[in-house]
Amino acid sequence: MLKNSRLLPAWFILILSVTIVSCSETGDPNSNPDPVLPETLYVNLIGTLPHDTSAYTQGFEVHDGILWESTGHYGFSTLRKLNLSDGSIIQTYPLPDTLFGEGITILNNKVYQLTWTSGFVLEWNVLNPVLHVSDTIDTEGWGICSVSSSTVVTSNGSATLSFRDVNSFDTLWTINVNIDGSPIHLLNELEYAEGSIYANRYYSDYIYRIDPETGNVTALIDASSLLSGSNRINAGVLNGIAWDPQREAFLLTGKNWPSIFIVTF
Ligand SMILES: [Ca+2]
Repeated sequence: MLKNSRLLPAWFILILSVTIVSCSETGDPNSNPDPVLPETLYVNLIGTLPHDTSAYTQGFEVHDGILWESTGHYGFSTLRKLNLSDGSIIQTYPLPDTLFGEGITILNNKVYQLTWTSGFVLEWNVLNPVLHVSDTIDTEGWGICSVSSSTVVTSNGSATLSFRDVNSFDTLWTINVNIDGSPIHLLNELEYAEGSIYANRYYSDYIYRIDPETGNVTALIDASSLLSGSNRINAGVLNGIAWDPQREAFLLTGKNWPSIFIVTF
């Protein structure tokens, strides 16, 4: 039939050509010959610090030798300063009963603390922490980290991370976190270290290492070995990641966990 293609109407040949080109460009997703799959890493335990089991951990970050923690639940939400050497609580700053504390990050000597459904972004000066509302966001606040002196990244329980101007909290751009194109939902507490974003995923013992340019997951970190069976009984999910530049290690904890684990991957 194609031998006689000069006899076919021009519109038919055009449609046939477009169909062949679009099929070859799209391909069959199930036969992707070169899937981009992340490597699996495991935690290497260096040490442990005690952790307050009443702390429903929502955010964790090291700044200038202090470990900062945010805790959640209405009526129990706090911002805390912890001693980086021994894990002891230096100071606790309670939130109003109407706010549910979420992720924190520290930028330009200010702690920015998200709240779950209120939309309020709280701001505390690190030298004299007094609560005031800095901005609002138009989505749920879950995790937050800083990727530059002017840009923070927030999660809201979906697979999308929002890059925001720290002065307005307006969204500059977003990335969709994925493994070989499949979205990774329920992203929660965040940390930025060594050029990558690290994320807890709600209900998971894995930490996801994410390329901030593409959203591709570049490594799965299996942290399931951290809590022994007896320690798991009253403990919630993994939800604290803080990079400690002095130790060159991560501090990991979770909601109501009895310990903070000092680890490398
Ligand atoms: Ca963090």
